[in-house]
Amino acid sequence: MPHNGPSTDESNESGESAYDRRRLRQWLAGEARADGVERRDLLRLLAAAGLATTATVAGTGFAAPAPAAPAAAERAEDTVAAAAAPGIVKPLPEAWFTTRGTNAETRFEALAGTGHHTPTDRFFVRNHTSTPVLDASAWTLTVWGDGLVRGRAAEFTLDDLKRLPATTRSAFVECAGNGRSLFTTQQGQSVSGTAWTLGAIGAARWRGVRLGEVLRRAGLGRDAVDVLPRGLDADYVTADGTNLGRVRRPLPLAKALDDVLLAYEMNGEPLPPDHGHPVRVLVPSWTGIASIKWVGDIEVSAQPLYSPWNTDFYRLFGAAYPEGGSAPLTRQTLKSAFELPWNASLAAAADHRLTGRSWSGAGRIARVDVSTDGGTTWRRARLHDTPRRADWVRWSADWRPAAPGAYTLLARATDTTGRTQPRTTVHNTQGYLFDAVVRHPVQAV
Ligand SMILES: Nc1nc2c(c(=O)[nH]1)N[C@H]1C(S)=C(S)[C@@H](COP(=O)(O)O)O[C@H]1N2
Ligand SMILES: [Mo]
Repeated sequence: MPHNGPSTDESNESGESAYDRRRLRQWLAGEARADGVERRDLLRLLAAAGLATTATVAGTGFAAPAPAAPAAAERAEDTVAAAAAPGIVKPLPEAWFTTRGTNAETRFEALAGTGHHTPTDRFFVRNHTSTPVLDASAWTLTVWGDGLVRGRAAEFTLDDLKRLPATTRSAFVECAGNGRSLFTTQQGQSVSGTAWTLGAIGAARWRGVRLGEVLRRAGLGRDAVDVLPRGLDADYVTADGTNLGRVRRPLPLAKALDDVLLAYEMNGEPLPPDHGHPVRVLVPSWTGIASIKWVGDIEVSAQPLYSPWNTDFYRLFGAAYPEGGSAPLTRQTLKSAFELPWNASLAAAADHRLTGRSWSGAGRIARVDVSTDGGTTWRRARLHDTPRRADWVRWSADWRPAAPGAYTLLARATDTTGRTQPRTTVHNTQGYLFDAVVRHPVQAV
């Protein structure tokens, strides 16, 4: 039996909310930094966490401002303007992509027959601004901050990183807002953000060095708590004109030391410009925003850090959540997609092999069930990959539509934590982590 649990993994969330409360308490005591975050946003989070009244907080200032950023800004001068109008460098053929503002969504039908990994030229692109074209030979990574031994910064060239032990692994990168438009089309709810269908995900083989290895070489201090990678792309300015600075989101040290990579290869080739050339962070299983592209510097901090990407964005807000939102999002949720266009036409009274993919940020995929009659009857799909953490599985199910007409296809995955995709996802205003079973219309003709 599927169960309709909350859309985030509970054990994970309780760990993260405890961490978040501790961080907020430290901010209250002047021991955490929140550069570029509005004071009222932190106050709202404190209130939601039950940590403070307005009176208690009055007079509490932000801690001392951050030391000036290291040479990353000068290095960004090597940037050449991207050629493509929406700021994406690679070609975006209509057969493979739907463009949405500065972003390009992969069409699932373009993955049929392509193999386990998303071919790099079909991999979705999510850019807050536009792709910078960086010169790998001039690029350096600066690791700095008071969480390093004696606060001494360290610099690495690409060759330095390549001389360190390399790790290769398969993992998906998925936007937290993937599936967002289904809150509206399937549940009749309004949400803000890019109206993705299901194609804001791709899986690739990544090669790079463990972030933990680099942090240790830089001299990780015993007080370090948060790690803040920052991109070399332009400052992100919101629609209402607020400059939020460069794209950055703190990672707790425990995750940074666990399975995070500084990746310089994707599917056996150097990272292409749109996916972070020359080096991106890869945070397996977590929301795509954690995997900072074009990383130029990483602050290692002895104080908890905030950025707009873990205060205003990438928390769940809405009627089902505390007023200041949930804890910051960490792992992705459970989803499935058919490799078919919306309203695909299939010959009636003929045999078809339906194919698709399922994935989960919480565990491995345990099983996938498919329905071709709108959810009345279900049968088990055949899996074509060995399920692995932070990766997707391909599956198939055979189907012969008896007569011409409209049909609704459904695919429902269950992961090794025991969660099954629910019938509906609890609403959140920014439309993150949609995990409900998607009703995919097709026509037999
Ligand atoms: N520097 C930087 N890193 C970034 C972003 C960005 O705009 N700038 N977008 C993030 C988001 S929201 C997602 S979902 C992933 C998308 O990775 P991709 O474009 O390689 O598919 O990159 C993340 N890393
Ligand atoms: Mo994203």
